[in-house]
Amino acid sequence: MENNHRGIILNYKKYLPVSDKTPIVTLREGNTPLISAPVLSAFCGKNVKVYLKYEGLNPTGSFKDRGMTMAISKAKEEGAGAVICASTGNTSASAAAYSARAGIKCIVVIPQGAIALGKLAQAMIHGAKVVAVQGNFDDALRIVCELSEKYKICLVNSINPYRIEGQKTAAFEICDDLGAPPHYHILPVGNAGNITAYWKGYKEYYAHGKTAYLPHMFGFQAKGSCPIVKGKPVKNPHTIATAIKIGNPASWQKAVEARDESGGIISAVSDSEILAAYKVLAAREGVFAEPASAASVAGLLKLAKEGFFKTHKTKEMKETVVVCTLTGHGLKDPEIVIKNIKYPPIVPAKIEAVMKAARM
Ligand code: AN7
Repeated sequence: MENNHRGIILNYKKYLPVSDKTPIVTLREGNTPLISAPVLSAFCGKNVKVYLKYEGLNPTGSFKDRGMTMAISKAKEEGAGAVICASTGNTSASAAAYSARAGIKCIVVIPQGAIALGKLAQAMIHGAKVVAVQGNFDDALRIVCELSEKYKICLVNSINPYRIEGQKTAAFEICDDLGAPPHYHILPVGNAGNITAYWKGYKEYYAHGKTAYLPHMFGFQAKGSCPIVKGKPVKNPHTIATAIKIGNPASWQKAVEARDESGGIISAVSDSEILAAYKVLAAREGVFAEPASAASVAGLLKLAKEGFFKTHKTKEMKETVVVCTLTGHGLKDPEIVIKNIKYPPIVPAKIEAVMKAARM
């Protein structure tokens, strides 16, 4: 079979802690498209080029697959009989799929009533033991951390360093695609694993002489759950972007390091800004991403409105290159669309009625 893309482990083996003995559990994740975004670019001003790293096109529909192929391959190598994670949804979907593939038992602990339907469906159909707790994600994470220690079950949340190793490959792909890093990289921040992973990836490529400079890392949390922005944990986080409804991120310190080392920002966007970005992405760029993913674009639009890209012109470059990561697919959370977009009209099955309703 002729196919250059063999999943992120084989693609970037040299940069990953694997050996010839590692049984590679892959669904050919990664190699996601970097899509130019002309409407967003125009909004940011002259000589700004915006790209979308569309991670929703991974096998289970989110960036988590990059980390999960590593975490589950290593769990298998170490002979783990079971893995466990807490999740706002995408981690559980990915853990369930890769565990099924590996023949390893998977337990996922989710906050009751707070994960998108598509993600719950995925965890269930892949055969994970799904347990919903009467609490939030932070409660779930605390519980799985304790359980994994007590019962020696392999934890596959992003505290597991192999997760970060796998996820850093998205930064490699962007540099490979563009031939250089972007000047600004914007992404949503929840448990803060991904911003940590991207920064690690960019730094490693730089250290290997593959790139000549480093991007500024810009993270955006949802206003109702922005502990890093506030500088203290949020007890009862809230946001429509359930994926990033996290009040006490595991990789908090690493995210702060990524921000400070890169000369970046971690800021917050409101739910209405997230929804507006979500709609622009889908209706103007043709890209459907879940609300948490739209937080990156909401951040971009906010910066653009403040004139950020005008005042931060790069002298030596002809244009400013910005990459926004779209972490998960829009189909994960169809309920958000139904709640926020007007339902289609129902008309008699007659040509005239359809034409009238469609205003043709
Ligand atoms: C679509 O699945 O934490 O800052 O348990 O699903 O690395 O946590 C998901 C996080 C952004 C935030 N976008 O990434 C989980 C979980 C989407 C996500 C994030 C998540 P991190």
